[in-house]
Amino acid sequence: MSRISLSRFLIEAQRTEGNLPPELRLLIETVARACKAISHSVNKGALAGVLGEAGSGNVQGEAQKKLDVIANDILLEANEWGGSLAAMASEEMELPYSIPENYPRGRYLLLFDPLDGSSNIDVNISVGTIFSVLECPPGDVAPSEADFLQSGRRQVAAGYTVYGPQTMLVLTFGHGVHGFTLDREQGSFVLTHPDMRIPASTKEFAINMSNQRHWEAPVQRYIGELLAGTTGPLGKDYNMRWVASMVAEVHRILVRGGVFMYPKDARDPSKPGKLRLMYEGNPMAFIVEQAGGAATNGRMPILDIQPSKLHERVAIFLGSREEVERVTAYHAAD
Ligand code: P6P
Repeated sequence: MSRISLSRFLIEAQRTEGNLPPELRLLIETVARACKAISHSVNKGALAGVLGEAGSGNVQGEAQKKLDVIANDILLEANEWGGSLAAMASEEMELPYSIPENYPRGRYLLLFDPLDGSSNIDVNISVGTIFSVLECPPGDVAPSEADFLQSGRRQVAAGYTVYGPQTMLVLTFGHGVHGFTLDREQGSFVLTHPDMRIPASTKEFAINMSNQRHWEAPVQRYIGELLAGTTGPLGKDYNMRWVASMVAEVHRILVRGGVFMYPKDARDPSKPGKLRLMYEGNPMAFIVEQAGGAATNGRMPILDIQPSKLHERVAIFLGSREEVERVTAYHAAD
């Protein structure tokens, strides 16, 4: 089978009934190039002195790892001069980043979690970059936070790069989900997983069980049924995974099915969940729905949520459609 590079795939998508505007193709290629640079740093680890804490904190109140800051800087520097973007937003920055005056401004907004799962870096477990692309509302002034506050349905592209045994870029721009593996010898991403689909049913769930006492009743009920296995109403035994790296969990689900959950819990009632809507929930929900899966906050599709803050959080139930619909139905019955 002839190898199809990311560049060729995107050029052919651009040629096919306008599936991909040229400026969006250029943006995706730029983000992919930045992810190659991040992969290089992540893979060098201690050899490059990039492990450990950065000695700073982010807007989430989390201690930043050196690689969080490095990955954020790589994405900013790679994307600021190309002319595709009006502004960028990152988990690592409180406010949006406007394109500097000396560069042309474009029609898109790029949002990203530059290195998700970074608590895993120092113990050599997979981490990843998550990104989401929106169109910037018309106007010639620099975009404000309000311009980013669009529902996930308005995304024009989303993807992640998982830095694991392989470095893989997984991408959607509304025409299916496609996976590319980094060929380090050639330095290019190669199409290896065309049209990824999530199986409707599964026997594998992912949740941090140590939070069980904090969950709401519908989640208690659902997890109780999963744990009951063949002795309970679901009539089959399940397996459990928890990597503490959302990108790794979602990738596993795209490859073999499963359901990933980070529910709202009582530890901090003011927060509707731990994970962030704009650059974790929305891009992953777009990818999951495009692969035939489902993604809700327990009560509604994540992509339908109208955001009110750039860094707002969201409860997440995503993956194999049958299981997501079941746990969402339990919330509705509560
Ligand atoms: P916990 C990583 O910090 C992250 O944002 C997600 O990638 C991951 O799924 C989750 O948080 C892990 O959270 O509470 O299990 O450490």
